[in-house]
Amino acid sequence: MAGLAAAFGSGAMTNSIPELEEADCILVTGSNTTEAHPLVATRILRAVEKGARLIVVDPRDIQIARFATLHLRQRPGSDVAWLNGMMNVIINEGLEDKEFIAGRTEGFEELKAAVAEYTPERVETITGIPADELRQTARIYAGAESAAIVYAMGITQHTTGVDNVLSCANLAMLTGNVGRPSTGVNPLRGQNNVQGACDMGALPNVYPGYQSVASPEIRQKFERAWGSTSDLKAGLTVTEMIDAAGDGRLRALYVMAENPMLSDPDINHARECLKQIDFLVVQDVFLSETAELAHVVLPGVSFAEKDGTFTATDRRVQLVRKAIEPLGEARPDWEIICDLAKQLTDHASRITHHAPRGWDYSHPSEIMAEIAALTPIYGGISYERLEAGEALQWPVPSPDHPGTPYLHKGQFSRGKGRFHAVSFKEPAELPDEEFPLMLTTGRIMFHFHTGTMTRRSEKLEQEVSEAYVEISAQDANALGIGKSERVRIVSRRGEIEARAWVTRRVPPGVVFIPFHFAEAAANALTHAALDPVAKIPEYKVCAIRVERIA
Ligand SMILES: Nc1nc2c(c(=O)[nH]1)N[C@H]1C(S)=C(S)[C@@H](COP(=O)(O)OP(=O)(O)OC[C@H]3O[C@@H](n4cnc5c(=O)[nH]c(N)nc54)[C@H](O)[C@@H]3O)O[C@H]1N2
Ligand SMILES: Nc1nc2c(c(=O)[nH]1)N[C@H]1C(S)=C(S)[C@@H](COP(=O)(O)OP(=O)(O)OC[C@H]3O[C@@H](n4cnc5c(=O)[nH]c(N)nc54)[C@H](O)[C@@H]3O)O[C@H]1N2
Ligand SMILES: [Mo]
Repeated sequence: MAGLAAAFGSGAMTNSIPELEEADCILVTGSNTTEAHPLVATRILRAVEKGARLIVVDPRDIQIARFATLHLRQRPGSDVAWLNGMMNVIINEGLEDKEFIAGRTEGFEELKAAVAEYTPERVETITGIPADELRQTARIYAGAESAAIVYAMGITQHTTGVDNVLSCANLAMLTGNVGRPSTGVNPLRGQNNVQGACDMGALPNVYPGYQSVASPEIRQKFERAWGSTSDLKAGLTVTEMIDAAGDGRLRALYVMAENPMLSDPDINHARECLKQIDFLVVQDVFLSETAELAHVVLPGVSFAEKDGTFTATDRRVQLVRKAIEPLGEARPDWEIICDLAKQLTDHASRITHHAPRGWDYSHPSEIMAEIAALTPIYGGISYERLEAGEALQWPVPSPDHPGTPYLHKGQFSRGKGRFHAVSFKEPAELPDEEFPLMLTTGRIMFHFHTGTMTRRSEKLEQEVSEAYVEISAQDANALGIGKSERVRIVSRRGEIEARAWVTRRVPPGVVFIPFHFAEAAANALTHAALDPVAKIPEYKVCAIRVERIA
């Protein structure tokens, strides 16, 4: 993908978390910040105390919306429409940053033409957001000295996830809110080290540091270092692997620190696919639902039992230090991987007489030294610097470089930032007579994902021990559902039972279910339709019906 999207291709925040405190305007959309990123939320609330204007665009009445100047409640799956609508107002009222557009961007005329159709009145019919509120929002955002966009899974988990992200980038560039402190396009990544995993090449088409496997020079560099002659090509994404397992293209799978039997969309389908696999290995800290299907389970250790680094969502590399020795037979993940690799290497060299080098590390700091040698964005990172307490945010190209708190200063990585003309598309599955309600799924404060860890905590289980469905009073009344009654939720793919929480948190026509509960798995209901580019599933929209349990 070209343009700003490529610059943002790592999925990292363009700016730093602490900078949010100094922003004049913060637009939060698709992020339940106080529940899913409470420390980031604290920064946002401090900015509000200092006078910043907070705008929340979220279908649900989440806690952070109470601190907002405006809370726009769009119909789920309609983000491109309101983002284009904001840009329509900004251009019509001459509020765009003309100097920034002229000097640092290209494609403005195409963008202008694309958003011309999205008048606030038309956007209101698509999204349900009142036209006047959209106008006010556009004026506040465009009028701010420094405005930051903060988003999370409410923007990305759609068949139009890439379009949604491009629209956020368009909006920031249109108003010159990139490349300066306290501005930017800031996706809040989820797991403590999901940024680090992507940085290290845990993606289907890149070596560490987003270096393409398609580039002959880059491939040569890695072959020289590793001695491997493997002919790498772009592989499958996680979501594509499930279908490939189902139709026999994928015969063996090594799953590390992931529990797809609860976290993948349409898990009844996923289970059928995974059962086709000849050899399934799961490396986890607990016997997860996925580990139960495995031929071999390798016990890894938790964060408290190992040394290493985690890279946070704002590209900050941080040390984690072992607090206790590994329990039982469990070992750090890197040791397990190295042992396995060494055995495969011995085996390979017996066959080909050509052994890849490496895998002999005595400590993660040696792995970091290799990362620095081969990965330009991590080039200047070392345990010495981290242990000395330096807060390093990549790119850190050399040992004397201080790191990069915010990206795109003066220039984008490809030169000029490219606007992408995007038009609104409906989600893949919309409500109809048989399945009249829209389901959106996500998280709650007290549990983490598939609950392997949090549901083992007595304190957290005391807080929320059972699956529930947020449903509006209008829908509950129409269905004859009383407060806290157990109900059945049915989609084209499966059904579950959960307790009804009759609440104003969701608008009529929309229900929300957290996906943490194996006994009432939201992903039995969700739709495995994928974004064509990013291959992210549409976890945030599918069609369901809610029934009373007679
Ligand atoms: N307590 C806790 N914290 C977590 C996690 C956890 O499991 N538990 N998981 C971590 C991980 S990996 C991640 S990725 C993050 C996720 O963090 P978030 O993305 O903040 O969490 P979600 O609950 O998925 O939902 C995001 C918001 O999107 C809104 N939304 C729903 N549909 C739409 C839509 O169509 N458009 C828009 N714009 N918004 C919509 C929802 O109402 C919700 O407020 O949280 C991280 N933090
Ligand atoms: N319906 C719905 N589904 C979703 C989402 C949604 O919003 N709605 N969100 C999606 C998102 S953003 C995410 S990130 C995924 C999360 O989905 P998963 O990553 O599958 O969920 P986790 O529960 O975090 O699973 C991680 C596994 O790693 C194990 N583990 C933890 N630490 C370690 C370690 O150090 N080493 C090893 N080896 N194992 C470890 C845990 O025990 C657990 O089994 O869910 C996705 N699924
Ligand atoms: Mo996530």
